[in-house]
Amino acid sequence: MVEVLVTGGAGFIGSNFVRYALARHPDWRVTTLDKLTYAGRRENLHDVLDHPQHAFVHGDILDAAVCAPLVERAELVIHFAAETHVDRSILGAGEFIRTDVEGTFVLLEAARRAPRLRRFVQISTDEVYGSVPTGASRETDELRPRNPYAASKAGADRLAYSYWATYNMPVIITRASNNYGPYQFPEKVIPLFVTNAIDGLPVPLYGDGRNVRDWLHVQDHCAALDLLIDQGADGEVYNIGGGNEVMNVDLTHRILATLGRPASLIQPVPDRPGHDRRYCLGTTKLRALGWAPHVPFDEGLRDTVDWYRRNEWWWRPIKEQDLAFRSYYRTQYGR
Ligand code: NAD
Ligand code: TDX
Repeated sequence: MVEVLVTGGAGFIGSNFVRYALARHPDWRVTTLDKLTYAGRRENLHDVLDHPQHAFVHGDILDAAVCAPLVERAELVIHFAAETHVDRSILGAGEFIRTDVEGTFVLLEAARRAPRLRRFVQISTDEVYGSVPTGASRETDELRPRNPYAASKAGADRLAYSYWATYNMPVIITRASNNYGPYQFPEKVIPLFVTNAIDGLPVPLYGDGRNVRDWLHVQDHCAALDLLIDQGADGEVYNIGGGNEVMNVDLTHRILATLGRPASLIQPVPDRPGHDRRYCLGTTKLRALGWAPHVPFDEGLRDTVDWYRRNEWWWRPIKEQDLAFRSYYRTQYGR
C-alpha cells in the first residue's frame, strides 16, 4: 500500500483529487488532513468518507503535533491546504500568511524527517507570476505576485523549492490556472455567478469585465497531478494551464445563456484592487510528459452549470444559512 497524505482534501480541488485518486489507485491509502475552514466541508467528500482506503483527519497544518505522525508515514504528500480567495486576502491577509506560508513550513519540516517520502507536491498557482499582458508564463519567469494571496502562495512556492535545493527533498511545484468544476465554494466567480443566476439574482462583474482567466477543468488538473507525481523531476516547477482564455464578461454571458437568464442580471461593480488583468500559462513542459487537457471548455462549463443545478443540497445551505458567508457577501458586495 502506498501511503498518501492529502492536505486540504475537503476543499474544492482537494476533494476532487481524493475522489480521482481512490478511483484510479486501488493500491493507495489516502489520508485527508483538513481543518474544515469555511471552505472545507465534509460534504465535499460525502461519497468517499467511508471508503476503505480513505481516512479523514480533522486538523490544522499549523499544528506540528498533528502533522508529524501523518507526514512521517507518507510516501506521497499532496499539499493543497491554503486560504485561497483573493478578495478575502484583500480584506485581511493574516490568515493567508499563517496558513499558506507558515503552514507549508510546518509540513516541510515534518517532511524532512519522513523516511519513506518519495514526493512532496507543493500546489502553487498561476497567480505567482502576476498579471501577464501578452504571451504565456513560463516556469522560469520571474514571480511578480500582486495581491496578498498570490504573495503568500509565492512564499510557499519558493520555500518548498528551497527544501529541495537545501535538503534534497523530493519536492515538485505545480502552478495551475483557474480551476472550475463541482464542489467549488460559491465565493469564486463561476459557482457564485451560476448560483446567483439560478435564483435570478444579479451577478457582480468587477470593473470593465475584460480581465482574462485561463480556465482548467478540475479533472484535467487531477490528471496532470497524477502524472507529475509519477513523472515529475525533483526540484522542478510545472505549469498546468487549461488553454481556455476567456474574458470575464464573455464567461458571464455564457453562464447566463446556459441558464436561460437575461444579460440584465449583469451588475457592474467597482473593480477589485490590484486586479490582475490576465493570466496565461505556457504548458510545453507538462505536455512533453504526455499530458493534454481533455475537457473542452464549452462542455465543461455546461456540465458544471448542470452540476450546480442538480446539487442545490450542496450550495443552498452555504448561501442561505451560513451566517459567516452572508456576512462576507455583505462586506464584499453590499446588499
Ligand atoms: P479551497 O479554498 O476550496 O480549499 C482549501 C482547503 O484547505 C479547505 O478544505 C480548507 O478547510 C483547507 N485548509 C485551509 N486552512 C487549513 C489549515 N490551516 N489546515 C488544514 N486545512 C486547511 O481551495 P481550492 O480552490 O481547492 O485550492 C486548493 C489549492 O490549489 C490551494 O493551494 C490553491 O492555492 C491552489 N490553486 C487553486 C486554484 C483554483 O482555481 N481554485 C488554481 C491554482 C491553484
Ligand atoms: O464577484 C466576482 N466578480 C468578478 O468579476 C468575483 C468573485 C470574481 N470576479 C472576477 C475576478 C477575476 O478576474 O472573476 C475572475 C475570477 O475570480 P476568482 O474566481 O475570485 O478567481 P481568481 O481571483 O482569478 O483566483 C483564482 O485562480 C487562481 C483562485 O481563487 C485562486 O485560488 C487560484 O490560485
